[in-house]
Amino acid sequence: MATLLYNIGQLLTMDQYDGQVRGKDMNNLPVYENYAVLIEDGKISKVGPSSQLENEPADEKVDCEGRLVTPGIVEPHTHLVFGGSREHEMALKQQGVPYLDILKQGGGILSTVRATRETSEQDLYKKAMFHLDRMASYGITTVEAKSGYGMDRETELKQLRVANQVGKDHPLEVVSTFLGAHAITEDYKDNPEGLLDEMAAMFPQIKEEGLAEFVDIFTEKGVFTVEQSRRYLNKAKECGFDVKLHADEIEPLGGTQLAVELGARSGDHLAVATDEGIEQLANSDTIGVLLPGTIFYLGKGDFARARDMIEAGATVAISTDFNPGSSVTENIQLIMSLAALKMRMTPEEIWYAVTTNAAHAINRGDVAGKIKEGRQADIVIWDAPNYKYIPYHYGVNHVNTVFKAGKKLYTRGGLHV
Ligand code: IZC
Ligand code: ZN
Repeated sequence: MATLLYNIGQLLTMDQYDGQVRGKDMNNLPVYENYAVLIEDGKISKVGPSSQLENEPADEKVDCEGRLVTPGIVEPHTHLVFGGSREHEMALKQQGVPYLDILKQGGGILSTVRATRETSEQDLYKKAMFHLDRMASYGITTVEAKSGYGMDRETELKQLRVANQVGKDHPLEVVSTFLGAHAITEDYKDNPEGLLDEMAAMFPQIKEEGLAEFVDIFTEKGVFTVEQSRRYLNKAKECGFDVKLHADEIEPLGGTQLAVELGARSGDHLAVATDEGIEQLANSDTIGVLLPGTIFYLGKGDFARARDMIEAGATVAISTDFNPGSSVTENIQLIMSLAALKMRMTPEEIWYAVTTNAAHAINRGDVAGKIKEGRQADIVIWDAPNYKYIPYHYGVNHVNTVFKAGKKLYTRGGLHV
């Protein structure tokens, strides 16, 4: 099966650099005009000027009519699998009750933990499939999924099994992360170390069964300290996991520095990272995964200092942080607008942040985030004339067609799962 996309107005291949793209390099974004891409057997076989490829034999020829074409978007931070929802907490938020206070009162994450424990594996599966469909409709072709709403052995395993099963059954690729250390449950109120021990005891089984690639922890005031996080993640590394941290989201505890110290693949949030944290990040290979949707949704003012990070030389990715509490959206395009408007990222930086760098943040740099001969054909045709248009025209879906591994997954008209 061969598909030719021709008459592409602007093609972003995102293939200027090998490896993650850092600092000022994030502004060097080649744009190929009047190009074409040939897809054969799910892979990209040719990329070149439309005039040269237009006569290639193909089963299907798609006239892109001057539209923008980019790699499929990579979403490196979601809490995909969960039971219930938390719309009842919106009124509390409106009254100004802080996120961490809602959690302290047994709500927030703990409310979703109760709902997830009560939801059957089959219902969690259906719900996750629904959200994956919606992510696909926004142009996402690879997605990371965290557990962390079980925080007991049985429910964490249930969540991880669901993440792996939807990854097999849905066309989107799902990269699984174990976030057993997401909050402190009632049982462990006076003994957070006990919870961490229980979760760490699961590492060998999770590794053996291939249920997760990464281990993550919520390093935050009232949740896990830097010391506890260091010990826990070191154990994860000893068991062969790559690690990530929810770091410096609300209180500046030094999670950014810890992410660098541990050689974490990514430090996520970093909204209140200090000068020292930013400098260390810039001198490391740890990727800063910034989540401006969360700051917006929590009604806070401290968006991550993306400009300082990039100017210091850090590698930056962005993500929805899709979850039922602090960022309830699958719309990565809205996040691209927030990155532009609230973190003053340039359109060029934003495109690297949702493709190549996001792929590296979940160890998929070699397979996702680029349009390159030989790679899986994860491609989006946009109803837009150029790449700057997507963050500019905010809050709506600009996707025309999504291809996953060469198959048409979604068009404006609906899903083709
Ligand atoms: O369910 O509130 N920050 N974890 C850490 C979250 C937000 C997700 C949630
Ligand atoms: Zn998160």
